[in-house]
Formats: sequence, C-alpha cells, structure tokens
Amino acid sequence: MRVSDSPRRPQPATARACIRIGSLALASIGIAGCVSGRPDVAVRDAVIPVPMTADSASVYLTIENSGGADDVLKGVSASSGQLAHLHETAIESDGRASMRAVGTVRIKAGETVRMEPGGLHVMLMNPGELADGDQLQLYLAFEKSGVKHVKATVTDDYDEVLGG
Ligand SMILES: [Cu+2]
Repeated sequence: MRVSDSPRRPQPATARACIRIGSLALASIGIAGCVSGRPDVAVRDAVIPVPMTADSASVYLTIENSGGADDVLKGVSASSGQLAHLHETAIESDGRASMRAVGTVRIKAGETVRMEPGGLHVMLMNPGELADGDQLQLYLAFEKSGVKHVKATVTDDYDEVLGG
C-alpha cells in the first residue's frame, strides 16, 4: 500500500504474462478435452430372475462405456411406474448378506460394469407377478449420456443366461 510504488509499473507486465499463460493453459485443456472425448454408454443383457414374491425383483444388466470419458449412472426407472433403486449386496461381518442403497455408479472410460448376484443390482419395488418371458422397459439416467433404455426379460433359468 505504499504510494511511492505506483510510478514503477512492473505489475501490469506480470499480469499480462499471466493472462497469456492462462489462455495457453485453457487452450491445451480444450485440446485435451477433444482428445479424451465423451462417454459412449450402452446397456445390455438386462435380465430379471423370476422373483420369489411380488414385492420386489432384482434386475441384473451390463453397462459398457466404450467412450473416452467417465459417466455416472444416477438412477433407474421402469416403464410400468414401479419404483426402482440402485442396490448393492454386501456380506456383513457375521456372514449374512444384506442390501444397501447406492446413490450413483461411476462407469469409467473403457470400463464395463456388470450387475450380478452378490453385487450391484437394480431393485424393482412391487413389480407384481412376473413370469418367465415377461419383459419390462427400464430407463437408466446417466449424467452425460442422458437416458438409455433397455428391455429386461424375466427368466426362470438365470444360470443359463449367465452361462453357468
Ligand atoms: Cu436389492
């Protein structure tokens, strides 16, 4: 705050240099952004093992991101209006399996996420009676890729679907 400093003007020059470096940095970020690209998300192999009760049903599916950027699955809904939640099965310290809600699922660039028994799944609440061969439309909302839909098929032979 010394007034005597004001006649010297090194600061504007420094400031200009910073701005120039700043815009160069921005330009290179822009180029990097073009190179790394966008997520390219596909949802497939959606199956619902015939549920034990009409209260809830687990949906297993595969999400593949063949793009150059991560994406995030934010939520799922079903055509028939049933509530759908993202769940994860976890084995507790006492060895019992329990389910907990998962807020979001990150699908990294180049990564495939498989929802399988014992891990991630979509939980349909009150789907009603579902029988082998029935189909439900699911909508998966992604942060960047928007909403993707997939047809989930009810099967009484889930092991065969898995190739087991
Ligand atoms: Cu569940």
